[in-house]
Amino acid sequence: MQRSVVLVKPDGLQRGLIGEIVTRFERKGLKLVALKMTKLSHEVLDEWYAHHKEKPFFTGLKAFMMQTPIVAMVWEGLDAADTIRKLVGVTKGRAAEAGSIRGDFAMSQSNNLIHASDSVENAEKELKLLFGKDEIFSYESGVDCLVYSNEERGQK
Ligand code: 3AN
Repeated sequence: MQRSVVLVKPDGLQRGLIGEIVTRFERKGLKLVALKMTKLSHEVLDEWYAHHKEKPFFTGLKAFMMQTPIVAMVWEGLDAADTIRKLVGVTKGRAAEAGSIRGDFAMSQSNNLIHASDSVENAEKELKLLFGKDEIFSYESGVDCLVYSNEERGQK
């Protein structure tokens, strides 16, 4: 099973959307394996958004991400990274598909509520940046046998 990192950004926290966001992943059948509230540092954000370092919005993006604590989670499931990106919707909230989190709750390209890893490689990098080994849990899900077929549950 894949793991993917999700952040509820400062605007999601301020707008009281943590429960709504968690609920959407839970009811999809994804498994929560880590969850915490934390503040992002300059150092972590420089790594996190390294691909945006040269962009004009980089400084503003970092300031935005440090306005309040954020809620960080790790979700596990088959093809978790792609599945979560679909649930989240495209970057620009007002262009995001209705039914996705950004499509239903966001208008902005910057204040778009949520971050989700865009690949398995980045998920593993982000996971190491934010979570210690003892903060990520391994446990038997009571509903995996309903969510997946036996064949799928045998897949990595
Ligand atoms: P996504 O979050 O959909 O993966 P990325 O990785 O392209 O999007 O961008 C990371 C974050 O940078 C976005 N969530 C958004 O907050 C901010 N961002 C991206 N593009 C812009 C832009 N053109 N103007 C302002 N902020 C942006």
